[in-house]
Amino acid sequence: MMDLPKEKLLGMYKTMVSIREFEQSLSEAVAGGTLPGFVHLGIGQEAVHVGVTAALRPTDWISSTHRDHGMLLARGGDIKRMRAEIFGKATGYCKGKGGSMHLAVFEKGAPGCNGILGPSQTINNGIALALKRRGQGDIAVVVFGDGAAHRGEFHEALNLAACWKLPALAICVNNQYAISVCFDDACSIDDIAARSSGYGIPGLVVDGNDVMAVYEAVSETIKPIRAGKGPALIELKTSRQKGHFEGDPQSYKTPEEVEEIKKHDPITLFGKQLIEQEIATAEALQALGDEARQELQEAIAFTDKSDYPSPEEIYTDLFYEERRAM
Ligand SMILES: Cc1ncc(C[n+]2csc(CCOP(=O)(O)OP(=O)(O)O)c2C)c(N)n1
Ligand SMILES: [Mg+2]
Repeated sequence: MMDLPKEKLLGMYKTMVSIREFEQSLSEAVAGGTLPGFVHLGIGQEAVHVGVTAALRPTDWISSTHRDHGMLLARGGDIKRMRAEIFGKATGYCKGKGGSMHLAVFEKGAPGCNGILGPSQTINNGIALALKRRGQGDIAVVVFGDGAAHRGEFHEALNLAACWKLPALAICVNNQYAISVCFDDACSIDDIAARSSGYGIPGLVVDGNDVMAVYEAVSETIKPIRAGKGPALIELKTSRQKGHFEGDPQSYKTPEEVEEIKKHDPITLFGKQLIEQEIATAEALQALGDEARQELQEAIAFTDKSDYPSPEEIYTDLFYEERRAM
């Protein structure tokens, strides 16, 4: 940890708090009836979002899942346009047409969240192939859950990426559940990362609640990928603290399990590490949290005063429209 500049470490901490506050405010909006539709929150998975993106360079690409608003925020997505998009406002990144599950920030190399499990893994090969042809050493990262790792696309994508030595990194975020299905009931082995041997590529299991462990693992793993040696698979073990979607009471978890998960909170853990290593005081961390909360308030005000797209725009920006024009 000491190897990284203090500014970078504190920036990572602030981003984790910012993501947590952002997600918490969405939870409140769903409960208060101002945010309709399915919303999947990544509360408890902030070390994944921040640890992974901190190890990448701006010209890399990263595709993510239905639970990854945090990945786009960590990638540098503007919090105002992020929130506006989730609330369907015209000022959002996708003019309010992507919403929570199809939020994309192309200008940050983030083709976005994806409501369908699997396709982002094969699409990522296309991005990786383009990057390989450009020859600038950039890589394409795809993040997916433990449930998605049981889909065919996982295997198809890894096999092709390995055969073509694509600059691709597959990251399985194992939060132990796919909706209500516990990982142990759905997988015959302990670690998804072990499947890497079936494709002759490196595989690694990492504590996904420890942001520095995630950062280090990704930083080391991508070196050979950038050098043209082909893909790798990293599994980040973590937990989601909330239900699968907002409103899911997660009755499939015992109260003891819910309490245990909170003991491994990634933000508490990182804050403790920063204080113990005398990189920051508790007051300094509190001040960073206050800054993050202030930025969120500005994003809420921005969203509230933004308009919805006009009805005339219902058929614009759609693949359907492009096909008709052909
Ligand atoms: C192809 C496909 N099948 C089913 C679903 C319904 N579905 C949405 S999320 C989910 C579980 C995902 O679990 P996991 O991949 O572990 O991600 P997590 O929700 O835990 O982040 C399922 C089955 C879907 N979105 N896409
Ligand atoms: Mg899962």
